[in-house]
Amino acid sequence: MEIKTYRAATMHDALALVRRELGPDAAVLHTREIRRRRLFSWLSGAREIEVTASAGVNVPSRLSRRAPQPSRPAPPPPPSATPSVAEEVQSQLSHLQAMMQDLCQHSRPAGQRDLPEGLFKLFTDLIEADLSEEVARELVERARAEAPDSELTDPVLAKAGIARMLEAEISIAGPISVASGRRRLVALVGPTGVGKTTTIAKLAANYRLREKHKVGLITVDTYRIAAVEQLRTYADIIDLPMEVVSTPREMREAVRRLDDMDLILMDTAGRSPRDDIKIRELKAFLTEAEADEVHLVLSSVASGKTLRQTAQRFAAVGTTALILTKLDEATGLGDLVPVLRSSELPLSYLTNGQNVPDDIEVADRGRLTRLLLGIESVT
Ligand SMILES: Nc1nc2c(ncn2[C@@H]2O[C@H](COP(=O)(O)OP(=O)(O)OP(=O)(O)O)[C@@H](O)[C@H]2O)c(=O)[nH]1
Ligand SMILES: [Mg+2]
Repeated sequence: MEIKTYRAATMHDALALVRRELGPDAAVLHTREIRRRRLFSWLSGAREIEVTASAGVNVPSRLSRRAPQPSRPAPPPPPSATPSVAEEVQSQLSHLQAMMQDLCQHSRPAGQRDLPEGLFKLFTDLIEADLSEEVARELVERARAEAPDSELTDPVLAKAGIARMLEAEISIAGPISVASGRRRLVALVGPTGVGKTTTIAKLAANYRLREKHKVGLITVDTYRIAAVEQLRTYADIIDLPMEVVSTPREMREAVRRLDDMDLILMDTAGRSPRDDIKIRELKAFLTEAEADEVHLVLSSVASGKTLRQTAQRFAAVGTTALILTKLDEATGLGDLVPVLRSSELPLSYLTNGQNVPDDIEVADRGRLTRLLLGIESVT
């Protein structure tokens, strides 16, 4: 039986160390945030997470307060124990338990409940699902404040409670609503290589071949001949009319030629969100086309910060919905939580592979939440 202490820059890294060394069933006995006392520690990485864990102990885990209390008289836990000396281990364990009780009593404001066991497990699960520590902590604290005790002691029920909280904050657009004889023009915009053209092909094939609507395509991606040819290949296979537009002036005429369609899907060239001129040019095309909907396409492989910034920059062209692609390539989807909570854009579709037309699904609030929290997998 071993009790060990691990330190890392983030909770995620510390738990990964525990798992690697002690196996997946290791019990986390204690966590705390510590300050490194090193020269220049104020410059970066001054904070460390310390996790005390054991592969063979079964005691209630506790999530420490965000920062250690200065008045806390707790010495650091012993780094390891000789496995053969049972008494020594027992004494260390007793010491550790006493330390945890002490911590709970000293660091808890009057009247605040003890942290239920289920919530600690949930917190580590959320970190595993790639949620940032900040968001995981916020969700767990909210669940603690809002959910009944009976729910919080069970990790499954506690997670379901957090799923409900998250569901209420995520906005869903539903599929593009297409009706015969009422032309709807939908443009896809976004950074380069995120999957705009592939997603257009998936949507076009589904609306044409499965729902039997009249679908036309417009591409304004004239920077690269290969890009036009990529869309034309799909147009030929699915047997769809396609217009190529090189200037905003040509747009009206192209739209007029497709006037008897139920749905016009417009493909655009990938734009760097930092290129203001290209963003303005894109806006000019969309204004001429009088697009009914502008779906921003973002890759779920990108970092949460990049996604939020990109969504902000593309808002200038009048985005109305969000499509998340490449869910199959993302390791954990928890990093998407901030953009989905903060973005004004409702989510329309998710794509999860390169296959046309199958690897696309209409965004569903319940499924999305389960994906974000790692309760369900993409495929
Ligand atoms: N794994 C995976 N790959 C995808 C998905 N969607 C698209 N791709 C791939 O991503 C690559 C780029 O896709 P495109 O559709 O050309 O991307 P784009 O946004 O049109 O790119 P640009 O026009 O160059 O801006 C291709 O290899 C696609 O097969 C997806 O959901 N999952
Ligand atoms: Mg493209």
